[in-house]
Amino acid sequence: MECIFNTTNIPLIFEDQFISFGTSFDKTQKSKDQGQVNIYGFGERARPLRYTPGTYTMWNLDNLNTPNENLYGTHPFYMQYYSNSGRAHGAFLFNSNAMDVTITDDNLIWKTIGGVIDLYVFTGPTPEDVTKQYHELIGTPYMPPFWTLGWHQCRYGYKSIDEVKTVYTKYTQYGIPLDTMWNDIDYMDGYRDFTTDPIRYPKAEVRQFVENLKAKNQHYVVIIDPGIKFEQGYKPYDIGKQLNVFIKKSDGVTDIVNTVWPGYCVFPDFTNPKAIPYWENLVAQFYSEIPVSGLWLDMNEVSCFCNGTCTPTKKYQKVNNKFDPNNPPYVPGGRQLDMKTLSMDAVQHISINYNTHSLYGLYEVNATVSVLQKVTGNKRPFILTRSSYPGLGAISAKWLGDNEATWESMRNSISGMLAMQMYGVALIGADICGFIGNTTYELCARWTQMGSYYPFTRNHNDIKANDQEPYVFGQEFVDMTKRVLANRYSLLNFYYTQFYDVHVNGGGVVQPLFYVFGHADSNPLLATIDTQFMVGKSLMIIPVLEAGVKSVKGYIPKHKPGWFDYFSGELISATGGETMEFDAPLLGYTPTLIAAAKIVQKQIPSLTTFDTRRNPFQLTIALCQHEFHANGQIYLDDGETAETIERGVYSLVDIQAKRISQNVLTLVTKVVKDEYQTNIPKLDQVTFYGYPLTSEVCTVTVNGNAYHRITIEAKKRIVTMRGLGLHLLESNLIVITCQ
Ligand code: NBV
Repeated sequence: MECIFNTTNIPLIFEDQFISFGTSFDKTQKSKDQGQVNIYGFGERARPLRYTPGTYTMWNLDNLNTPNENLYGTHPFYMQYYSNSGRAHGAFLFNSNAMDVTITDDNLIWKTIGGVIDLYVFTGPTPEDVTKQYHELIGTPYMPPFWTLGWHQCRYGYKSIDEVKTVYTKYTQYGIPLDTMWNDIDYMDGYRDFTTDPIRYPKAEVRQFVENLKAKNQHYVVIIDPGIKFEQGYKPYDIGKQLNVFIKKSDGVTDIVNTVWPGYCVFPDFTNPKAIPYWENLVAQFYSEIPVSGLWLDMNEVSCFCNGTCTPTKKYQKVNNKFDPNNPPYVPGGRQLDMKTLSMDAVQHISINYNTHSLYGLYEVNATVSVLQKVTGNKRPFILTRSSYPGLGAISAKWLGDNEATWESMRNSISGMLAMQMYGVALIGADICGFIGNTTYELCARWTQMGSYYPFTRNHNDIKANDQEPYVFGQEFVDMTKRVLANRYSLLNFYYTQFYDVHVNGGGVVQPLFYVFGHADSNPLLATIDTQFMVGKSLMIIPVLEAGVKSVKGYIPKHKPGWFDYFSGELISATGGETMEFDAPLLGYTPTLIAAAKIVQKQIPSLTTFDTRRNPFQLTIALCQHEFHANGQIYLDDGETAETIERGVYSLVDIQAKRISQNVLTLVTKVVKDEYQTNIPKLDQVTFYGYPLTSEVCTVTVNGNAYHRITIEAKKRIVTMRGLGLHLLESNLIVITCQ
């Protein structure tokens, strides 16, 4: 028994602009856990996954990737984990005001400067349970369009559509997989939303480019910032002004003005119901001209160049200790709350900015989701946002903002991505090769290798930095990129099936090791590992995170069924619980293990997700080294229509391998659901790792018919069956009998 939230010894303060309460850690548990407290959460932050004592602020801020400070999103959720028992619990404070959390060795204290105490406690008992319980409350991760799991190429600084076309052509010439080309603010006319530069990005040419991409089943996404240029004659301004949908100054009447890229701007108040049709019309009109596949919503913290406003007004003065948004008695983070954003007394429809600030991005995304779904004819909307708040992941993807081309940023992207899974934002990634600063050949190589395992995989770069598209580094780099992206594309359905699972049940597409193995491994080390991660429960990724090395050390959690090298099928560890060193040549793959007892599906990779989806399936079956079983699952739908899961228009296949007697092994595929039947690829090949060979003389039947194309590599204990041509939406039975 453990006490999971204990307010006894911590004062409760509840005032108009200051609320404080907290919990003392259960000492009995702490001592069992070698005195450590394992706390995770409290995003968004660039830092190791596990917290150390200190004070941490939550308040959306365009703050680059400054370590430990509050960044673009606010996620007032934490999880506590005990390594000795593998148990966990969590809590979520549903509050949007600026807040601090102080963690000491003994307790955790929350200080928020508004709202109420709307506290949810999640009892677990496993880390995965806690995550699922939290997601049940805030909304499980959304089911992304299939194509968004492919490779994305972006940069700030593509000066013209010709330059974008050149990049695209190079990708084609080199045969590098590519699903989506992106444009940053460069495409706009004077950085005005919903326009294109008439000289550098003539609308007709952009449209033609998009049509060409579409014809090849590729995609185009552009950026939109929330700031609308304050300029009469510019339609988005004129219409918004007329409809009165912009955020107001403290007088509640005058539009608040701040500077962003276009110069003076006003800001749609997405909490105002009148702003929804306003925004929808703008997006719909733009879409009718340039049929983008999705939108990238940047700067939505809201991020501005002046603190508060650029046209200063007399601020409220504090009178008789009355509520004053500009002078709270306590300032979380210790610096002015309107830094790089709108004044705290700015007025939105539902409340003042003091209360709504960290919700801005979520409301903007919400308004954009609905219109994208409409204009695309009920396709699943794709939005990539920078700002976030609980619930965001149920409707959108996110990236981790402005990182740097450094090893530290690359490393922090892992904890950033894992933390976001905890917050229900599953489609997440960081700018691969690094945003700010010049990347290097080596860093970009390692980052491409690791980034190919992010749920969202995009190479993105700052305007001031040197080019970093894969082909700028020469042919060997290109070949490496093609190899690792071929691996990524081969795993698309595996990722997609993880998304299906977390959409239905909650949880993470990628996860920390302690989520999956905490129950089996009480090594306290597990609680600290954020340099390795799991994809689902099956693949463990051990990336290289430093320069000048050719190998990498990784901890292999205790897992009785064993561990195999995913690529070679070699048994790496019989039961785990050890640290090992893996070869990691500079132009190779990121070391990847498959947990035994798991089946991972692959498809033969093509250069787009569209083509790959149609290619035959292959299974990698890592047999449990005790009982020789394994299982997996394949989820199939049309990859793009909204609510396929909710409407039940999908298919689901369970796969199970099992030794049924000393020398007989079976593989069964079972159709759980078959409501999606279009273009279902055949299951063509299966490969068993750790096959319990009793002899090399085996007979095989496939659905009762004799089958002979079996390859047995006795020494390696690998058995492969090719050319199976099995229908996945029919049940199949393979029986292998060895004498
Ligand atoms: O729009 C330009 C950039 C964008 O490339 C980046 O990804 C965003 O995080 N944007 C920030 C504006 C500020 C760049 C310094």
